This record gives sequence, C-alpha cells and structure tokens, in this order.
Amino acid sequence: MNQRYLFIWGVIFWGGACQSLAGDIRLSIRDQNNNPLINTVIKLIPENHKVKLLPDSQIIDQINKEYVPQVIVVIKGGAVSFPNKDNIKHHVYSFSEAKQFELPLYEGTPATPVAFDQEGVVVLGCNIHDWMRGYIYVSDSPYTVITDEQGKAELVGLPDDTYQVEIWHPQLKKDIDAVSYSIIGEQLINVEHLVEIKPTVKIRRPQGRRSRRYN
Ligand SMILES: [Cu+2]
Repeated sequence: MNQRYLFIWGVIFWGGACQSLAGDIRLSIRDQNNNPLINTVIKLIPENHKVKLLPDSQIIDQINKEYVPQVIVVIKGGAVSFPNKDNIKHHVYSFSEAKQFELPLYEGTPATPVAFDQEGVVVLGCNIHDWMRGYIYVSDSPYTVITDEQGKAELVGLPDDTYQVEIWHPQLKKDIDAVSYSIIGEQLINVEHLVEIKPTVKIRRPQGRRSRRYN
C-alpha cells in the first residue's frame, strides 16, 4: 500500500467502556494541508452480507449560479429534482457514463425528477454558466456517507462484517489505495484518512456587457 497518499492513524476503541455503541464508525477526513475536507464520499461494501437498497428522492438547488449542495449521495434507483431558485434560466446537463441527461433552459422546478439507476459519479454542468459543477455519487451500498464542513461523517449500527472502503472526492488527485474496516460486536472505531486533492480553478464570467461583477 502506498502510504504517501493514505495515512491511517485510526485508533480503535473497543466497546467495553462505552454503552450502546455497536458497530459505529466515526470518520475524519483531512487534505494534505491538514484542513478538514468537506464533500468526501466514503462507501463501505460488506464482504459477507447482502444489502437492501432503499432509494429515495433528493434535491439539488441552483442558487446564485451554483449547485447547492455541490455533492450528494444517491442510492442506486433514487431520483433527484433540480429546482432553479435563481431568477434567470439554467440548463442542467450531464455527459457522465453513469447518467446522460439534460434539462433544457428552464426556470422553476422541472415536473419530473431525474432517476439514477447506474452506480458511478455523475458530473453536472450548466450550458449557460461554465463554472457550475455539481456531483451526484450514485451508490450501490446503503453504507455510504459524505463528510460535513468539519470533514466528519459517521456510520451507526453497522452489522458485524468486514467492509471494503472506497473514498472519493471531486478534487481527488490520485485514487486511494484499498482499505477495509472490520466490525466485531459492540465497538466504536475512529478513523482518520488523509486525502490529497487538486486545487479548484473556477472562473465566473460576467453575463453580457453590462455586467461588471464576476459573481
Ligand atoms: Cu446556469
């Protein structure tokens, strides 16, 4: 395993002293500058038990010419609606392998949500505003979480098993080596991962000659 890109100094606390902490994992993700990393997706795939997928409906807004939230996890078979909260039109599209679609220039909320039936990452763009990027991580595991602003996420009540772990981020510099966690009985596992990311380059262009601002 290449330790340059992935460091685990995870500490395992066995449950004994802690009550009702069966099979919980607390994750903390940081970037190479030791800053907490938001929008990191962590997917656990159990080796020995089958999972049931319960797809749901989610929302990605367009607010001030950005996708909000910028990254979401959708369980395979789920759907996403794309309300436009701006008073201008947007044109949402994806050319990704996991889902190709477009919602031609519109205001308000399109009547039909978009279904996502194939696992993978769907990258959203907008035909009008080049900088707009959104990401839908379509997952085939219910044990999929995304980090908050503190770079933290947690999985609660995991059945005993060994789980293969996949870690993804929109700015990921290099695929992260495979790692696994094992849950045996009541325990709380704290894990920290370091993820090397690329900087984002985002240029917001003015709309038309009268615009002076870049946002
Ligand atoms: Cu747009």
